[in-house]
This record gives sequence, structure tokens and C-alpha cells, in this order.
Amino acid sequence: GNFQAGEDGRLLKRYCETEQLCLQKLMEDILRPFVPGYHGVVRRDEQDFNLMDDLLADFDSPSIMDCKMGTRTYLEEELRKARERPRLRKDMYEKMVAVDPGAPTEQERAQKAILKPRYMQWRETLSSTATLGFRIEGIKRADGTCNTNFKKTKDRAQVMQALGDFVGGDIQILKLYLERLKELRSVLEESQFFRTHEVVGSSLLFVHDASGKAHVWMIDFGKTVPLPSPVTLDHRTPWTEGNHEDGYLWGLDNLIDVLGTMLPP
Ligand code: 4IP
Ligand code: MN
Repeated sequence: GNFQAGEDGRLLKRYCETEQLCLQKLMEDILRPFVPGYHGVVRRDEQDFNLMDDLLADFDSPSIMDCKMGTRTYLEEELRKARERPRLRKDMYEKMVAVDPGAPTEQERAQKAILKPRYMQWRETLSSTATLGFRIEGIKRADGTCNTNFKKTKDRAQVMQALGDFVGGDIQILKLYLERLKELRSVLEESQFFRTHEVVGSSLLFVHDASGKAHVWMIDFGKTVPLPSPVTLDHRTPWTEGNHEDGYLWGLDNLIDVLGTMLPP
């Protein structure tokens, strides 16, 4: 897999230069409290890893949720590449047919393969990514049960159901998450790093346990790239090719709104 256990509450994640550059800059940004602490590159078994804090270290039997943020899940660069030298992906065709045999076009069916942006866009519209600007990728409950079956979780009602299950109906936990997200939003709106990066495929990691602690962190910066200067983003303006917008804050607004409506008045 991508991870190995480290020592002293740290973990090793397969090296990715894009992610390293982000984590280094984030250590100097006001977002620092909202991302895993970064401790450089280590080599183990002839492989490089980014060493970072294990966000679960301070929890007992944590419940964990991964929410992928933004309205777009592939880089503009991947679009360009797919046009310049189209690479047919059989694996993505197989993943598509497994979820919906009717989804491929006639041509895709004949090729038994699809292009990556097409697969990614299909995933976006199948889930809540396109309509809400975030999607639930996976939930692991305190009892150890995992659910990654959220590919078709799209409607507000379905999302609320999943979020409610995740907190086990605990209003206190829900309130803590909501506060933390609002705090994150206000920091994001001031962050130099955030203003100058296209944040794609990054997730919010929600963690709580029976002690009543509940935290949210930003994770996964493998597709978070610096903008060509002097471009900056507001992360709310709809994406059109070339403007680099990612819909991250629009998604966070929606997530905050959904959680808010789950609380009693
Ligand atoms: C996956 O699709 C995810 O979108 C991956 O994103 C993405 O990795 C994969 O692209 C794509 O196949 P499913 O979730 O439907 O399986 P993430 O890593 O954020 O989960 P990238 O490389 O885009 O980050 P490929 O090209 O790696 O297969
Ligand atoms: Mn992820």
C-alpha cells in the first residue's frame, strides 16, 4: 500500500514530490494546525517516504471519515495530456462497468477502455462532487467496520444519512465538527498557500472517538499544484478550463450547510 507505520506517532507515506513541496510550504503557512506535521523524507527498503504525523495517534478506537473536496478531481494538465496523447485506460473502463454497465458509450464499449478525464468526470457526476463540491470516499467506524461503498452517494439526503451514521447520531460530535470546519474555512480564506494553489483530489479527514474529541485535517496533496503567478483562486468561482478553479471552498460551504441542517434548531 501507500503507507507504512513509523515510530513515535508518525507514519510513512510513499514519496510524492508534489506532496512534499506542499507539506513543506504548509509548515510555514497559517494552515499548519490543519495539516499533518511534516518531518522530511526517509528511505526504507530502497523506497522513499514522506514522514508525517499519524493523525490517529491521540485517539482510542477512532471513527474516521475521508471526504474528497472540490468540484474537480483531475488536473487541467491531465486534460491536456489526454488530448495530446490519449491514453486508453482499460482499468478505468472495468471500474466504470462494475458500477454501471450502461455508462460507457458505444465507442468506449468497442475499445473496452476510456480516457482518464472521462472516467473522473463520470465519477464526479455519479457522486456529490459535481452537485455539492465534496464527496464521501470512505468511513471506518470505531467497531472496525469499513464502508467505501459511496460511489453513488449523491443527493443531500443520502449524504446526510451517511454523515449521521458516521457520528452515530451524536449531536455533540456533530457540533464540534461544524465548529472546526468553520474555523478551517476562515483560515483558508486568509491563507497565502491556499490562494496560490490549485487543490485537487485533497481530502478532509474527520476523526473522533468515544472520549468526545473530534478533529478535522486536510490531507493528500499529491495533486495540489502552485498556480502560474500572478494567478490566484477564490476556490468558489465555477471552473472553466484555464481558470484553475477547484470548487474547494464552495464544497466546504455546502458541507458546513449540510452539517448545520442536521443539528436541532
Ligand atoms: C481513482 O479512481 C482515484 O480518483 C484516484 O484519486 C486517482 O489517482 C486514480 O487515478 C483513479 O483511478 P477511483 O477512486 O474511482 O478508484 P485518489 O488518489 O485521490 O484516490 P490520482 O493518480 O489521480 O491521484 P490513476 O490514474 O492513479 O488510476
Ligand atoms: Mn484521498
